[in-house]
Parts: sequence; structure tokens; C-alpha cells
Amino acid sequence: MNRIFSGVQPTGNLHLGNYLGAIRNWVALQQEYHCIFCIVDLHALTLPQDPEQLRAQTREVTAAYIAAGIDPERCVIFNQSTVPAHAELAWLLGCLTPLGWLNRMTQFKEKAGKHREEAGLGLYGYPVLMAADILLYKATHVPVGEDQKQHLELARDLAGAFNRRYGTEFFPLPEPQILGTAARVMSLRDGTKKMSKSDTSDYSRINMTDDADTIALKIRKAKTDPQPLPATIAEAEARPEADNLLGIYAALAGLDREQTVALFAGRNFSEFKQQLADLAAEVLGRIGGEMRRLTADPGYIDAVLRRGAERANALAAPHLRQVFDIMGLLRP
Ligand code: ATP
Ligand code: LTN
Repeated sequence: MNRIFSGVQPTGNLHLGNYLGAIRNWVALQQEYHCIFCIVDLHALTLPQDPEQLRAQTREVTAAYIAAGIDPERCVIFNQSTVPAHAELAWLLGCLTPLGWLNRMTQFKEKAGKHREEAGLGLYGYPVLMAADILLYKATHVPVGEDQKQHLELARDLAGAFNRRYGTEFFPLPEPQILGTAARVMSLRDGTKKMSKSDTSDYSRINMTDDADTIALKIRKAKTDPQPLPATIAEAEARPEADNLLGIYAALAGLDREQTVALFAGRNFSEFKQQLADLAAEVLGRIGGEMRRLTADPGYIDAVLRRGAERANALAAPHLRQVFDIMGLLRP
């Protein structure tokens, strides 16, 4: 059976980009695939984190998965650090990773910023750990937002490198699944930058737990241009902020872009923004409410994660043992 693996970092406010670009798509996939959804806390440590907050955010991401409709019985939900095989396989794959491959990674360049020499080894090796996450379960499909495409290519390259080096077909090459009309949700303040947890301005994003008033305020303040809404897709594409808001509307309403452009062509932004805010508040209101209900009961969340860790360890351990054998590591 085809197997899906994906994850979100417990690093801050989950936002509409995480929901539309990733989590929402997983809900439908759980019907057809064997799914493993991880809260990648080891990845979170590639940048400084407050321990108390990291714990709270790990529970919050778990709650978001469940609130969005991921069934913890049907899918394996766990946090990465509870399965030691992720870190072990990352080391083994790291020994097969040429530095040249890592030097091409645009996310490292963005996150390391100007002070490249001060960036940590973990941040540099981030894509290797991500490849280990996926390959450890021999996942065949990986549903992510568009920003993760380059990391997935590296995971495929590493699977291929391992298979060639040891003359096996042990690892399947994982396929990226970049789905939906909102695979790349942009910042509300700058239509050329992705909506991000780590943006310092809270007005740049809509958080999954924002209430209706906050959503309305952020959308009202969202950057736009002075013209009425575009009449064609081509016109929309030349106006990044308008294009982004239309894309968000389309994704929330379950329409395609053509339909959405046709619906609002020539109207003014204030009217459109009001409708967008109502729609976003309706969709996120439901999920945010459920997230608050779930996080109020950390005992339940922790039980889900404990059970997930058991199931994930049981899947991972035999694969890691086989990798040890293939690579010649003695298990006396
Ligand atoms: P940061 O921006 O601080 O690095 P993030 O918001 O990208 O964090 P991640 O945990 O790295 O959060 O991403 C989780 C999932 O959400 C990934 O599949 C990623 O592709 C997707 N995602 C993140 N931001 C967006 C976005 N703006 N549009 C669509 N998908 C997104
Ligand atoms: N790098 C991813 C999170 C992530 C991931 C994974 C996604 C870590 N490991 C494995 C899919 C599969 C991100 O979203 N920033």
C-alpha cells in the first residue's frame, strides 16, 4: 500500500498557509493511504526555542491535526523525538550527502541570513533529517506546500544515492504531492513573500486560532493596490496581493481560480475583503474552537502522541535494522 508521511514544525503560530498548503489536504488523503503525520520537534530545534513553549506548541500542532479532521485511529500521529530512529537514520544519510547538495538549499540561505558562519550544523543538515523522516517509513508520497519542493528533491536524490551505493532498491523514491489552489499562500503585507510562522508581524498572517474580529481586521489591513479586482487570471497574476487574496478565497470556498476571478471581477476590494473575512472566520472558527477544546485537555493529546509513538517505532525499527545490515553495521 502507498504510504504517506508529512510533518509540521512546532515553532509558533500555525497559520492559513500551513492549513491550506498542507494540513487540509491530508484530511482527504487518509481515506486512500496509510498516513503518518509527525510533529517535527527535532527540526524545530534547528533554531532557538524556549523549552516550555516548544512543549506547548507540540501539543498545539497535534490539536490542529485532530481539529482539522485527521483521525488519530486511522493515522499515526506522533512527535519526531519519540522515535530515535529518525536521528539515527539522519546520521547514516548524512554520511552519503555531498556538501554541494546542501549548499544549494534556498531555505538554509534564507534562515541563516547574513551571518552564515554563525548558523548551526542542525540548520544546515535540516534537509537530511527531513529525508530520514520520509525514508525511515519507506513513504511513497509526501504532501507539502510548494516551499518544500527542493527538500523533497534532495530526499529523492538521497534515496537514489543509497540504492545505487549498496546495489539495492530498498528505498522507494518519494513523490511530492503539492496540492490545491493554495500550495503557496503569501504574506498579507507583501504578496511576494510566503506567509510564515516566523514573520515578526502578526498582521502578515492569519493564525488558525484567530477569532473572527482579528481575522476581519487583518484582512481589512492586508496590502492591496488601488484598482478594482482583476477581470482575468492573467491580470491577477500580475498583481501579487490581489492574486494571493483571490487564491485564499478560492481555496476556502472550494472554487477554482477562474470561478473566483469571475465572481469578483471589477468589484472593489472593501466588498471582497468583507466576504473573504466572513468565509475565513467561518472555516477557521470551527477548527480554532476545536483546537481550544482539545488543548484544554493535555492528557488526551499526550495519550494520542504516546500511542502514535508506539506505532511509529514499530514501523521504523525493522527498517532501520535492515539499513544497518545493508551498510555493514554489526549488530552482535
Ligand atoms: P516557517 O515559515 O517559520 O519556516 P512554516 O510556516 O513554513 O514555518 P512549517 O512547519 O515549516 O511551517 O511547514 C509546515 C507545512 O506547511 C509544510 O508542508 C509547508 O510546505 C506548508 N506551508 C508553510 N507555509 C506555507 C505557505 N505560506 N503556503 C502554503 N503552504 C505552506
Ligand atoms: N520541512 C518541513 C517539515 C518536515 C517535513 C518532513 C515535511 C520535516 N520533515 C517530512 C514532510 C515530510 C516543513 O514544512 N518546513
